Amino acid sequence: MAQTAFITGATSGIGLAIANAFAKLNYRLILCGRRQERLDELQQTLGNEIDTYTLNFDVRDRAAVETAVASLPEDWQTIDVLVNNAGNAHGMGPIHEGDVDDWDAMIDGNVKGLLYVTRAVSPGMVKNGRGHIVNISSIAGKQTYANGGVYCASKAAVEALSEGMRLDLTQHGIKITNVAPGAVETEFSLVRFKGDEARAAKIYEGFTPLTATDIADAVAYAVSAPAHVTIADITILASAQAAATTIYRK
Ligand code: NDP
Ligand code: 8X3
Repeated sequence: MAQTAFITGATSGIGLAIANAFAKLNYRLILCGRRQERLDELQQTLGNEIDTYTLNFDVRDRAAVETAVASLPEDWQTIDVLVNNAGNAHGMGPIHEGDVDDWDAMIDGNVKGLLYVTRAVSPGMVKNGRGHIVNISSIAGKQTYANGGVYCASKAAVEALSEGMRLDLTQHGIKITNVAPGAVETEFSLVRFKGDEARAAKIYEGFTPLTATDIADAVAYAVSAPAHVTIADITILASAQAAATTIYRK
């Protein structure tokens, strides 16, 4: 039977591109997100090519995560690949003026949500003695920038958790891949700037940013590596980006 992948944040951007890339690799897909209409649309688009199953839950809601994973029908319970992609930045500003609700959204979603999903899915992988977890981190997890401290901290936590998962799960035949993208043009900045389209567009002005497909291609490469090879860490930057906040714009 084809392998099964569980993708969080499949309704947009990088997660959506990973779903499309995995469909080309003939995976069966468990597509997750909060926007049901987008999950339905994606299921319709991919449904002719591969088997899909959708789960609607907020990764920040521990009970909802546990209920959603436990609700999977028997033939969807063996998960070969988990992609922890769901996440966002919320707001930007100095720490003394920070919006505590935004901080909660980032820490709860990017860190605790990733943990809740991993806690629910990984025991099955341990039981099967095989699996692959791909964590979508960020260049922001490796380099902290001004006015983004909490988002950067949430992604630094993802970097640490990728290492921790590798230490704990390698002995159970589970590979861990940490993927750290630079600037990718998705709905990310629109969410960060709370729907301000002009401000979001400015982030990608004057250079060619990465596309979600660029990241999905790397994830597809990592999950397609031979059994004896683990692609442990991938950092992907736009060619005009030298560091988290150093982008050469024309
Ligand atoms: P998008 O905003 O386009 O996509 C975010 C996805 O995450 C959506 O599918 C959204 O689905 C889902 N999501 C967000 N919060 C939650 C939640 N609380 N519960 C469930 N699902 C959630 O952004 P990207 O595709 O760019 O972001 C994907 C990942 O990539 C994030 O972890 C982000 O931090 C990371 N990243 C992005 C970079 C970029 O420049 N774009 C660079 C480096 C890393 P829905 O709203 O339907 O729930
Ligand atoms: C998203 C990339 O540089 O905007 O993780 O933080 S950045």
